[in-house]
Amino acid sequence: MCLTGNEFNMKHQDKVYIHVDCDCFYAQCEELRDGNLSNVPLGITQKYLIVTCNYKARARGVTKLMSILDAQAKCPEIVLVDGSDLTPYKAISDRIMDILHVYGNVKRLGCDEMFLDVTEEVSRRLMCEASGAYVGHLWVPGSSVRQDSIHRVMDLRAMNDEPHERCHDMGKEFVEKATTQQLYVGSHVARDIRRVVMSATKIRMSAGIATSQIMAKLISGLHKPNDQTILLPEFAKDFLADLPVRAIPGIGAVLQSKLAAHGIVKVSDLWSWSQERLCDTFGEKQGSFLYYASQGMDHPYSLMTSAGAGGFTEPKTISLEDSMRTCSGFVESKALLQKLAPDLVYRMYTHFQKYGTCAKTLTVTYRMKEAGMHERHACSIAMPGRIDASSMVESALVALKKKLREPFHLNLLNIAAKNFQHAAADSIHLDMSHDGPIKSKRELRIARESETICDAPNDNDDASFWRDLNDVDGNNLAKSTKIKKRAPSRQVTSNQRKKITSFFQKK
Ligand code: DCP
Ligand code: MG
Repeated sequence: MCLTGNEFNMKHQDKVYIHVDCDCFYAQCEELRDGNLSNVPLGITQKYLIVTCNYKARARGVTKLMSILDAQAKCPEIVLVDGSDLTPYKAISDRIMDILHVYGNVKRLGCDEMFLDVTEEVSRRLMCEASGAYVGHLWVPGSSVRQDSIHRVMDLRAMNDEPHERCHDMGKEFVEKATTQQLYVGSHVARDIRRVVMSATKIRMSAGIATSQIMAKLISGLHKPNDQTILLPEFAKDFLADLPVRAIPGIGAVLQSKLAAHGIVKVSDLWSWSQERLCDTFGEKQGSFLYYASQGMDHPYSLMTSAGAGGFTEPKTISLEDSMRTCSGFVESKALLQKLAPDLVYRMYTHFQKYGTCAKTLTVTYRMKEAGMHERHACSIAMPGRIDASSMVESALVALKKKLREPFHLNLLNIAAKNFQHAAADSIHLDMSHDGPIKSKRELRIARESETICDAPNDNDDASFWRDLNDVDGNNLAKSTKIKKRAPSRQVTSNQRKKITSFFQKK
């Protein structure tokens, strides 16, 4: 079924979506743990990179994904905290999710960003209150947008603060349009959400309010930190025109270069392509995604579903991976699998608790050191009957040995649980008793069928829940840098462990 852009727009422009994204998320979490960190430029590190930094550090020229050495050159007083244990960030992220459910269907997009469909909340409010004015910033054509850092083209910021008065020049007719009114009320909902999250978790966030998810996401960071932006659908194409295609969520490096080969660099370059031509050239899935995205509209398949807990459908795959400079031979591969497996067992346990299903297949994916960034190979094996970290490692090695002969050199290894099937609690043996502390250090990918369009280009780093950092080029290794070790979140871990152990003991 192919809706034309206009038909689709007509059908969906009465929706109100809010995209929220926490400001310098890991840095805020660390500031909550140690209040003194709020007063200094703060960088959160993983390996040799600053994965994020607070806005004091940003004011000094430090950016996300800068190497530690570059950040120290820009800001010698920067305080560095090791952020490789993700457990506390995940706990805060989960608390935020719980709060958001009150306002509508929620879809989690990353550890610190979520979409909400607040259409119903807006309709409810419109029945009892006049919308009045909007809260935040209204993007109007002519306002410029810049990229926040050379590392992340999708981090867009407003060039100058848009004076509110300028927006008041808009005609009365325009302001009284139903969609404008809905979005104005949407901006009140966004303000309330941000206030509630702030008072419950002390986390500041920014938000975008629009009639499509894609536009809500694109504008949500324009006035970071701690502010929000509204975009009327009439201005979507003005906003998109000069953006590099890579800024569109869902367009990664691979698709970007395919598009460049056809002379498509800016979003407006896509406008001369019909949906049919895009589908013929880039395939049905990517072609129609590109067509909708270039119009500022959500692809029908990427729309939030109302089904499932909080709009979530069951993940089809849970995988964990690590990338490294070199991992040679089976002994080193085993050591790496031993780091990944405990987390996967833990994730499978939480999955089982939530959905009552257990994975039947274990897939190992690897990337050869000499191969290109996106060239991965996979091998699968039946999930071991008794699922614990060591049997998972052994099975993964059996699978790898079918494919690889020594000597070999990898620079990425991923283990995935797939093929989830319903299982009675007494029929599965998920044993976490000797896994060592749970450290969610690795990138976790949760793939859901309903989000396939986001995954479509396959190289969209935004689609992964916890990101993989090693693929970012960084030749400067911070060998001699002192980094504060965060007190490990052992308490959470041991509580989780106790809960899990007793759960399985009861069975
Ligand atoms: N993150 C990461 N690796 C990346 C990008 C981000 O580990 N390649 C982590 C650190 C961030 C968190 O994810 O704190 C959220 O990512 P954002 O891009 O939203 O960055 P921040 O929230 O830190 O900053 P901003 O205020 O720009 O949203
Ligand atoms: Mg953020």
